[in-house]
Amino acid sequence: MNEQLAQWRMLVEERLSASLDRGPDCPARLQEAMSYSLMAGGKRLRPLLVLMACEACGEEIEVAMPAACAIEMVHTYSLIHDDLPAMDDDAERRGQPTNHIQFDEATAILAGDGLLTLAFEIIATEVQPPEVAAACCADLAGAAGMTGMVGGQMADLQGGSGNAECGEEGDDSAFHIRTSALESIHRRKTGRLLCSALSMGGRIAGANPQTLRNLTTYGESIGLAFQIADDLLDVCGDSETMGKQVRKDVEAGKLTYPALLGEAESRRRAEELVNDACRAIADFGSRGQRLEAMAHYVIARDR
Ligand code: GRG
Repeated sequence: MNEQLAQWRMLVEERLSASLDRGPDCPARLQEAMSYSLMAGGKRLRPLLVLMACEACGEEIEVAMPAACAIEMVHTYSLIHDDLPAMDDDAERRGQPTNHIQFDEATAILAGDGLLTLAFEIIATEVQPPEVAAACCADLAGAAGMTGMVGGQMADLQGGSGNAECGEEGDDSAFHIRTSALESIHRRKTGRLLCSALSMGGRIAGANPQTLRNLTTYGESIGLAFQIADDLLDVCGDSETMGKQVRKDVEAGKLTYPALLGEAESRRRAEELVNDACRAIADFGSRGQRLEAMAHYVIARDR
């Protein structure tokens, strides 16, 4: 990460920390649990994408900071809930015990709820003008909700990527069905939220509809590339660097890109998606440099 990005990341960290200070009506234990996960040092990809989209559209990043914090809160809520015993049942996240291990299940559920709702309060009260705040709330809610991340998580829990409807191994049509089922889950579960980072950043900077479409196309491509990289890291990654258990998907026999396409073809597909993403933002010229670098980072990352 270059110096400028490290600086942006630090600004995001400071704003995230300050935004949890909501006065004495919030029980100390709840605030502690929210802060524990929110401030645990994730990569902050989603907030950085909000700021990069805003910059690419010609605006100062400061105006996009509330939306940048809000999306990281929604992301962190999803990780806390995903780690619960009723979902993925994970004991480690971002290099530390998961929220329900450190606190307890009820507190972890409430910490997630608190972060999810605070995200929308921040956008509604801090993004200007109010029409843009409303559009950002709609973007983020759609991306996080029943047809986005929550829907994708449900489909994943139901085994949509590997069940009988997805066809048997060994024939071509079954392969296509399985590939599109896998893509459909990831588009909802992780892709939509990444897209909303870009559309919110663009909207806040006053982007026109065509520019918003280009940003969304970029988001869709890096969203899928991000997921392929995530699947590859589950196979080849190092648990200490990643701060969580690896090879979980493989051991659970989950359908993943390397399982479906093989490692080499998965890498080739991820590179192709990064090129698609870069083409979609070509009109930004040099103002899109950071977005371009981010697209490459998404598949080169080691955590
Ligand atoms: C519980 C509603 C609900 C949704 C959960 C996002 C999600 C849906 C589950 C997370 C499971 C998972 C590991 C998905 C793969 C992609 C992903 C979101 C990885 C984590 O995001 P990073 O790599 O994490 O950006 P950091 O910690 O860097 O922020």
